[in-house]
Amino acid sequence: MAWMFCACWFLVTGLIWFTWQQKLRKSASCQQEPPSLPVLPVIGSLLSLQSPFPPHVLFTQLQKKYGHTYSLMMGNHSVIIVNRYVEAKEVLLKKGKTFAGRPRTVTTDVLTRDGKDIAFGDYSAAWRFHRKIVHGALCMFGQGSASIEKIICAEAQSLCSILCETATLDVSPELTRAVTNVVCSLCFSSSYSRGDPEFESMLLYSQGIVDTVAKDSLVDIFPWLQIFPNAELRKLKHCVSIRDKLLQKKYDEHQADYSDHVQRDLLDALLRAKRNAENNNTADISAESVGLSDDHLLMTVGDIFGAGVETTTTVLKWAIIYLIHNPQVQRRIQEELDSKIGGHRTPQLSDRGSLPYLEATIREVLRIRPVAPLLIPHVALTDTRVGDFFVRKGTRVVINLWSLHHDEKEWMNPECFEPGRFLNSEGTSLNIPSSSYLPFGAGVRVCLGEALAKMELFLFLSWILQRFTLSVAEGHSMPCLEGKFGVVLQPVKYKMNARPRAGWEKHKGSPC
Ligand code: STR
Repeated sequence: MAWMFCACWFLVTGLIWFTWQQKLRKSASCQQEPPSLPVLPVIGSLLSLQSPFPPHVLFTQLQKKYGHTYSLMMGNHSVIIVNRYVEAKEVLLKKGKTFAGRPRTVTTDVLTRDGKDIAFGDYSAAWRFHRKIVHGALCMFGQGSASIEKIICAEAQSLCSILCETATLDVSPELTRAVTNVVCSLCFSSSYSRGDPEFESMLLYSQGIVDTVAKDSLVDIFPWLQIFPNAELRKLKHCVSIRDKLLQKKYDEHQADYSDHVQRDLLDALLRAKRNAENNNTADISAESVGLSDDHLLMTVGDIFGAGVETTTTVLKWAIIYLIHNPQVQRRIQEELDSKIGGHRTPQLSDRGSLPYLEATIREVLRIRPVAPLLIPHVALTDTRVGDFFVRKGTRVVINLWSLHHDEKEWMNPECFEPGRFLNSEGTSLNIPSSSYLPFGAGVRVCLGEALAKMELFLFLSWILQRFTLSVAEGHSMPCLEGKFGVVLQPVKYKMNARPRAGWEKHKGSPC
């Protein structure tokens, strides 16, 4: 009896203390804080987040009740959800540096050796230096480089040959291999052939990571849950250890035959930057202090590799799904390809300007199914404001890109797949009809691979659609338009049919 009395007493005083603390916090700031979802001690707003819908859709719906910017508690972390582009741009661009922080979570710490990468690493001088080097290296080997175009086209050619051999297939592994080989050439000057066991293992670990990392699982909200057996965390650690072995192997090989005179790839460029920083030890920047330890380099290459593969593959899969659902769009792209390129040569990057409808389709895919619908959470590095609301230092800020891209005030029928919305009324030139469009994020943490991704999407899709008409595989249902929520919004598996277009064989003498 006595212990029950004690427990009740603790519970009641605990609740009173908690409510009082919350009130104190609000009145101390004397500032208007965003409307908040209900908050309970320990669990925070978890009860209000129970929903059959994925988080980005739920957050979009919650605007009706709480307005476009509201707050909630994830365990003991305060989180602000931003659903409108005006505030999103304030966070990402106007106050980009103030909001450039990243939260540390259990799963991202496992993936990145405690934030020693660029995507999930916190903001610091070392981070800025590190990112600058990667940006420079990507520019050198990526955008504008003729060799990267050659690499993508070679992969597109080999993908088309496979589509010829097996008309009906789950195209996902082949798309992944094509995209992986582009990133592999860029990072390591290597590539995988079909059935390569190293590639098969990469497919598995990468999917395992996407399934388990940075999706606000319970262990990320309540880190103390790590003390209990946790199947997801075990799976993540296993996948990360396989990835690390693979990265370490590439790293050792590169170090073994590194030369100051030749820069074969991105890893060479990073190694050179590291060596330069080491030789500059006289200045007060050492390789370690600027964030170029072996761990940092490995984790960054892991980022580029993981991001390069998972994002572009996902967009290509969504593009094919929407083309299957909208054969009229597919026909119009093919008409454009036929009239601007014809059947005597294959598409190249310089055709981008003359294929506006294909470009508009890519933009629409990125709008309707953004790769990362909640981006990666940001953290306020000082006390600041978003719109009229006060934001305390350390608050996490989630940009709900899904809301921005499906905002009815900005997009007519946002649920409809309508590439024409990105074209002028004559359909001849491209535009961006609303500011509520940020498929690659913006500001200090904008996607580093945007240019590379756009090249790949354009070349792969133009090559495929010049030769094939895509449709649902016979006897299968239409591919699902709902995604599987995670660090990237992946489509559910589907089977498609690729039918060679009439007249293609006549002109080419190529494998088709
Ligand atoms: C995919 C799986 C993998 O092996 C490694 C990574 C690390 C980088 C991640 C990537 C992931 C998923 C997509 C991310 C990318 C960094 C930037 C990119 C989250 C988990 C996006 O913001 C879409």
